[in-house]
Amino acid sequence: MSETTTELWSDTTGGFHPASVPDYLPARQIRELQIRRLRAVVRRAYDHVKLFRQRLDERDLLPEHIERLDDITHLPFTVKADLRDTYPFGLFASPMSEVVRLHASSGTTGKPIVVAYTKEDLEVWTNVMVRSFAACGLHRGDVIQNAYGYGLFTGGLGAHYGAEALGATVIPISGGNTDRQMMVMKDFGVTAICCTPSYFVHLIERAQEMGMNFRRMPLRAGIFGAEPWTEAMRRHIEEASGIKAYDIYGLSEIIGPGVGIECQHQDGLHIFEDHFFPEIIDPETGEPLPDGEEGELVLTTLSKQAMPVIRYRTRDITAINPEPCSCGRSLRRIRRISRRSDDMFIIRGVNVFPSQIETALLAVEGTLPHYQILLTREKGLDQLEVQIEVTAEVFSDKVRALEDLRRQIGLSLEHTLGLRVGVRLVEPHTIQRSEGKARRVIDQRNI
Ligand code: DLL
Repeated sequence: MSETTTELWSDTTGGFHPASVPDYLPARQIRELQIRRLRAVVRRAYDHVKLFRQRLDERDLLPEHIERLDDITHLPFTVKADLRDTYPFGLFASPMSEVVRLHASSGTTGKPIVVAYTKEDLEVWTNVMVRSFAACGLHRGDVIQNAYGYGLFTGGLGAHYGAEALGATVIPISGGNTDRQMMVMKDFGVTAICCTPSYFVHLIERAQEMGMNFRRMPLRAGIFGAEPWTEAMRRHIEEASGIKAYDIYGLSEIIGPGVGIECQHQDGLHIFEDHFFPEIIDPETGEPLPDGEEGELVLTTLSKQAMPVIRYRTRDITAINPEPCSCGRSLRRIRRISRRSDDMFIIRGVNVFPSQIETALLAVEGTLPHYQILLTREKGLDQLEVQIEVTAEVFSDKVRALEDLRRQIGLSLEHTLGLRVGVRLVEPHTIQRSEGKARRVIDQRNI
């Protein structure tokens, strides 16, 4: 956004933000923009990225064969292993002299993946983050506490630049140091916070312990993402804190936060599809699935310069909702991403996702939103134990209440999973709190 536009936009009440214009373009115009950008990005990747060129050559495909949007399905997928195999800079399409920023995602195993940005890429990123904040009603005058981690993780700096360009006041506090977070939130008049939903749950808990009440503070919105969370968790957060909890989605490989966000209707994530083209595929066959059907989200960066990524298999499971949203944005929406294809585990032949466990647990009164899933193997059989904290009152009533609650949770889990699993109730503060992405599953099966 140019300086003049920022100056013209002096609205401090959350009125229309000029950066949001593309959110409302007629669908036909967005499709035209997408095909134009798709052709350019395929050409760029073909000319500058060896791996991509080899893959097109193997298929006898040339960039000029991409004429319509549907032709995208002829292009090869990119997977996480491609980023690892070409570590660190193998997928860059710009010379290092044009790369102005690197980020890296730690990953769970071995080498991290590295992603690059040119100056133009950072402008696009800032633009989608401004549109993200505007979509959930933030504006100039807001005081945004940015508790996403600053550093190689994309969350901190991604949200930072967007919030500044919005005209808000940014507090670059990064993650951790919970008591200082609480002090800053209170003393600086924070109106919105950015962090993982699990960290905010921890902040709610700490606020209660410190005798602070979010309802008596100006805080009104949280921009939560970087990890899967459920509607049940949103309800818990909104009820316990009185703020609006918005879901923001993104991944390093594509740009970082700002690939998509909920609007104030909180009904699915609008994808900024002028920059990121979404497809849903069957994760088994790789075939495209029609709108409304659940499958793996595949994303193509339409305007990235330094590291164009074509048909990236995110492993995130969702569906495209083609219904128009009441907010009037023409950007398509995807359903909340509550699971990844690779976070599923199979227990005695039944597929289980951590998000199902979260939903089942939070459906029972007396539980706290702090839990962990322990996987073990005994005599060749996989075992699943859910450990969940319960309120101090329940925990102190060692006999009846505790046993009743354990039974209720067991039933709720059995009903949701179709499987009987172990339940262990633990006292408050037993389970480690996260400052960033929560680690919910402890797998001790050695496989
Ligand atoms: O987590 C970028 C980000 C930062 C997004 C801050 C939102 C807010 P990565 O570390 O590369 O990037 O992790 C990306 O996290 O593929 C999803 O599996 C998961 N994820 C991110 N946002 C959400 C969300 C950042 N809102 C991976 N819901 C993605 C569910 C999410 N999963």
